[in-house]
Amino acid sequence: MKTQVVIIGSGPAGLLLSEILHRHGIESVVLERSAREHVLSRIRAGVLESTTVDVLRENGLAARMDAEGHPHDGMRIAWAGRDSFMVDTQATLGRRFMVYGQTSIQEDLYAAADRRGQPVLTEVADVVLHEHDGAPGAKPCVTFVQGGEKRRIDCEFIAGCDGFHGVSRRSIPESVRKEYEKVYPFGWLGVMARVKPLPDITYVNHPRGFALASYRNEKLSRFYIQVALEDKVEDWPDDRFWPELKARFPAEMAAAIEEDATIEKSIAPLRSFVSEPMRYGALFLCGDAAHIVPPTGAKGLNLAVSDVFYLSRALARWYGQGKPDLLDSYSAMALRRVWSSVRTSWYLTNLLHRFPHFSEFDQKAQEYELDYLKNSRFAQAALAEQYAGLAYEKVD
Ligand code: RFL
Ligand code: PHB
Repeated sequence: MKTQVVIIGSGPAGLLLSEILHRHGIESVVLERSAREHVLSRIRAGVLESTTVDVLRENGLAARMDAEGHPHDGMRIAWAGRDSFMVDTQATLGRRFMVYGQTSIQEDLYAAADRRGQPVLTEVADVVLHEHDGAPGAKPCVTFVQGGEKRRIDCEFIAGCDGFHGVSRRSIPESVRKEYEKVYPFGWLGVMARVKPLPDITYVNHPRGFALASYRNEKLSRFYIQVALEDKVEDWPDDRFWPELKARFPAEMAAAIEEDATIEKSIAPLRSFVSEPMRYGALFLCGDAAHIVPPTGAKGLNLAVSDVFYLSRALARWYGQGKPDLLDSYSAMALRRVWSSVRTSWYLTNLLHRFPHFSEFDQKAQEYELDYLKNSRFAQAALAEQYAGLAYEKVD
């Protein structure tokens, strides 16, 4: 087989890239390790920056999001014994964000791929990248096994969209790669429940730990609580989860939280991770393959979309005008936005969680940071700008 771009991974990054490339007349083949049903069943992010919404709209992927998604004007922060306050992105920046689950985006992307006959090869194993180092005369190709048969695709570029555990990042020699990592001393227990959500996405800092109330639709809520790293889902039956969640919210909000049997429960560790550079020869990394953020700022999915935006623009310029400039600047440009969101997610994680090793001094400093944020419209505007997401860099 032969194509212009092999895309490894059919998560949001891989499928969105294939869609945008198709719109520019660039051919691609997507390789996916898992079965399609598995990819479609994963429950993850929910908050889309306005830039992400724009990219989906510009590429004809927004019909269902615009019908079923919920625009929000801001998010709320609450903490023990004090009033909550809004970080209002609409009032400060004139920008709203959209609450629309990653599961639905994934369905929309697969449906769009089906409509255009996009080759997506699922359940492939042993993916190996060859001749991708950019040496003169190198002919990149990817080999893999599908249905017990070894196959090979020759290509011009490889897009590594295969998430944190994928093969792409590790196909960059260790001597070239630099990794930055921070692991947090707790995890998030996430649940889905068929109950009416609170009106705002609400982040809570409480002496018992962080909590978050989020939204899927009028009858479906997503909640998270900070738990110990060693906790297992079995440690959190519903009759322990609901009282603990409510204990962390201010009383009037806790009273508004309805209870029902949870329909999904999982625990995720929190980490910040960046691997540089995001390009090695013919290989370009996008999304979780290159970076991970803790979910506190809801940035993971949005960064996958900004990487794809920059890479698709660079490939369109290369195939359309023969100019390599944006391919050459891809890594630096993508990383500027990545680090900005990495910093925001780290800041919010530090602000909103209870850290087991915090001294009384650390705790006081955190409380006064929250106090400042609550009372300063300038501090709120700065956070609103970061939460709503920075604009993409323009090029000539
Ligand atoms: P994905 O979605 O992980 O997709 C990568 C795809 O690549 C496939 N793959 C391979 N395919 C072929 N060969 C290989 N060797 C392969 N190795 C892997 C995988 O099967 C998969 O289909 O990465 P992508 O596209 O970069 O998208 C990134 C987002 O999914 C991610 O940033 C967010 O979901 C992060 N994230 C969350 N972000 C939020 O903003 N809010 C959240 O609440 C939130 N919850 C989460 C999350 C990520 C999680 N993971 C990755 C453990 C919860 C979890 C559990
Ligand atoms: C979600 O709705 O899943 C969600 C919302 C906000 C976050 C993380 C996750 O910061």
